Amino acid sequence: MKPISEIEVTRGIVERFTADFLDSLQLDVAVIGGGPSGMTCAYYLARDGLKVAVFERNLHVGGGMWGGGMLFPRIVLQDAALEIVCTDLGCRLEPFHEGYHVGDSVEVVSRTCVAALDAGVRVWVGVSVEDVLVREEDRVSGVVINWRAVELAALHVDPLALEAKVVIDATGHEAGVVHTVQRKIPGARLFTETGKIIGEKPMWAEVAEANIEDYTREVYPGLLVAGMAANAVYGAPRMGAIFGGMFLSGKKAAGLAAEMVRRS
Ligand code: 48F
Repeated sequence: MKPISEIEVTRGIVERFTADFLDSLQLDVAVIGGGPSGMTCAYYLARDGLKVAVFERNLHVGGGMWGGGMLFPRIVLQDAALEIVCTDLGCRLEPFHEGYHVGDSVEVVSRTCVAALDAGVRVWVGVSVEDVLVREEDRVSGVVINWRAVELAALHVDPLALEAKVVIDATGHEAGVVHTVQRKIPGARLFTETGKIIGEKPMWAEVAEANIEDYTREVYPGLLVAGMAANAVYGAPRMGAIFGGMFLSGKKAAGLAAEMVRRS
């Protein structure tokens, strides 16, 4: 092995980062949030041949799935999600209750991440989405990003931006991208009953899981919601440590986004 200098290590990182980052500036789909719904969505989009990147403000993907329920690192999934979680993402689950399986949350996060990367998803960690680009006909057409570290340190540093034909808010309970649209676009009317974010209801797993696929929709031109963000926007309950709906929602969002990209 040839010795390598610190300068060469630095060059390797900066050159590779720059090339990959430049390649993420014009995307078919930008997925905001690397939780189960966002990673699943990105996986199916990449498998479908679309150019997709996930922007995750933490240094890791997996969102709220790592810790299972109350730090017991196991998750429950309904059988309707098995084709996604086991067949496509390669996770191993055990039958547990009629119609339900249980799995190791660390394994499910890890295999989902590997499947997404193998499919061609580019994942940017440590990056917060703080704003959106809105262009013709009030359509969301990209996102504004900054390092999470800059945000946490409250440094006054201007952000950068990238374009995407479709943006997916998979930011979980916060529904942060939809909140930004509501806050920053005067008179913005979301595609909800009230035209506004309705807000998450108290925990009711059965109802929450039953609603989440239906609420996985385009909520503003160019902007889809997936996962818990969908329930938060459309006024459905939270569901706790049952995760099947997150995978089903991610897959549905991928199908809708792919259709929007094809029409664009
Ligand atoms: O919260 P999260 O796991 O969302 P999800 O995919 O799954 C929800 C479940 O984990 C759980 C549940 C299941 O029953 O209710 O809560 O809907 O993942 C959301 C990810 O988005 C990131 C955040 O760090 C997390 O990893 N995120 C949130 N806001 C931003 C963001 C932002 N502005 N920019 C970048 N990443």
